[in-house]
Amino acid sequence: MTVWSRHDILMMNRAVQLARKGLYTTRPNPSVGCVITQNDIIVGEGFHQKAGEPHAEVHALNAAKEASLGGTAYVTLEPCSHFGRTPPCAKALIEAGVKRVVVAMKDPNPQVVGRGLAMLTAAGVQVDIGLLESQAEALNPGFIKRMKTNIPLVTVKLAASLDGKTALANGKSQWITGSEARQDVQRLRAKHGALVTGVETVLIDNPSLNVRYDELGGLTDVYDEKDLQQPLRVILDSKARLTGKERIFDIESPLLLVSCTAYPDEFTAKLPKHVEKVVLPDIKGRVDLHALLAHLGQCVNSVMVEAGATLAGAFVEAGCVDEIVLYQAPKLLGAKGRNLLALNDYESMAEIPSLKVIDERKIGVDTRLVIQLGHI
Ligand code: AOF
Ligand code: ZN
Repeated sequence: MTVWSRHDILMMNRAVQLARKGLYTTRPNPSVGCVITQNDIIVGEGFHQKAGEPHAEVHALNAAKEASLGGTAYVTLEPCSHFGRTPPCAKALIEAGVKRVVVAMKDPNPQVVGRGLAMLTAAGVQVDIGLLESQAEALNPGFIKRMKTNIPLVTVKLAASLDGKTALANGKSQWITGSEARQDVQRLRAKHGALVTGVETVLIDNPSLNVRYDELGGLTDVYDEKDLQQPLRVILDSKARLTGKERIFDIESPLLLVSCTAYPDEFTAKLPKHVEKVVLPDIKGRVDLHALLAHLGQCVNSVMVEAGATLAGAFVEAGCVDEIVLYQAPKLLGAKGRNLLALNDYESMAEIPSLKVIDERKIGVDTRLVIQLGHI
C-alpha cells in the first residue's frame, strides 16, 4: 500500500475542492479537479467545467505552462486515454513532461478503465493511485453507477410531517417544510440529470418542475444563471393523458414524455421543440420502471423521483431506489393524512426493506435524512 505524505494529502484535498466547483455544471461528464506542483509548490490548478470543454488536467497544465516539466499532477479521476470531445489528458500530461501523477480513483468509463494509467506508466511516468478515493467517489456517484451498470443512480425525494404524512386528509400540503428545506430541494434538483414524476402530479398540482435560479440560496454566489443545467423533466404518462396545456409545456427546459401508448397526432403536432416522447413497455398498465431507467441510462447519470405516494412506492417496490432524501418537518398532520409511500403490506419483520441513514442534518426548522436502501 502506498504511504502518502502530508503534502500529497493536502494537494489531493485541494483537487477534490476544485472538482466540487463543477458539481452543478459538468453533466453528463464527471466533476474532476487537478493540481500540479513543482517542488511542493502549486504551479497550476483547474477543474472540469462543462461537457465538451477542456478537462481538469488541461486547465491545470495551461495554468502551469513550462512549470509542469518534472512536476507532479494530482487528479481526482484517472486521466483519460481516449479521443472524446477532447483529446486524451494522459497524453497531454506526458507531453508536458509531468514526472509523477497521483490519482484518487480509476475512471469507470469503459472507454478508459485503466488505459489512462497504462499510457502514463508506459511513458515512464510514476503513477500512484488511491489517495482520498472515497472523497473522489462521493463527487460522482451517479456517473460511477451509470458507467458500471448503464443505469442511473435513483434518489427518491420525500417531505413529510413527524407522523409520516405528506398532506392533510383533504390533500392540502402547502407548506409542510420550511423555506430552507425548499431551497435545499432546488439545489438537489440542480444536481440531478433528470427529475421523474407521474402524470397525476402534473394534472393535479400543475408544477413547472424546473430549477428556479433565484431559489438556489448560496449557490447563486458560485454559479452564473447561464452555467446551471436544467435537469431533464420526465413525466410518466402511461395512458397518454396529458393535454399539452399543462404548465410543464410552457417552460423551455427539456421535457420527456413517457407513455405506453402513442399520443394522438393532434397532440404531437403541437408539441414545442423542447419536448421529446418515448413509448416504453408497461407492467400492469404502468410504465415498466426498469425499462425507464435503462432508457434514461443512455444519457443521464442520476435521477430524482419527486412524485406522489403511488409512483414513489412503485420505485421502492421495484428495487430501483438507491437513496431516499427525506425532509421531515416538526408538524403533525393527523391519522388520516396522506401516507409517504404506497407500499404493499409486509407479513413479517424479515420482509421489511433494510434502510441505513447515512446523513442527518438540520435544514432550517426541518431535518434532512439521507437514507440508503439495501436490496428489498
Ligand atoms: C479526465 N479529466 O476532467 C474529466 C474526464 O467527452 P469528453 O471528451 O469530455 O470525455 C468525457 C469522458 O472523459 C468522461 O466520460 C470521463 O470518462 C472522462 N472525464 N477525464 O481525464 C476530466 N472530466
Ligand atoms: Zn481527460
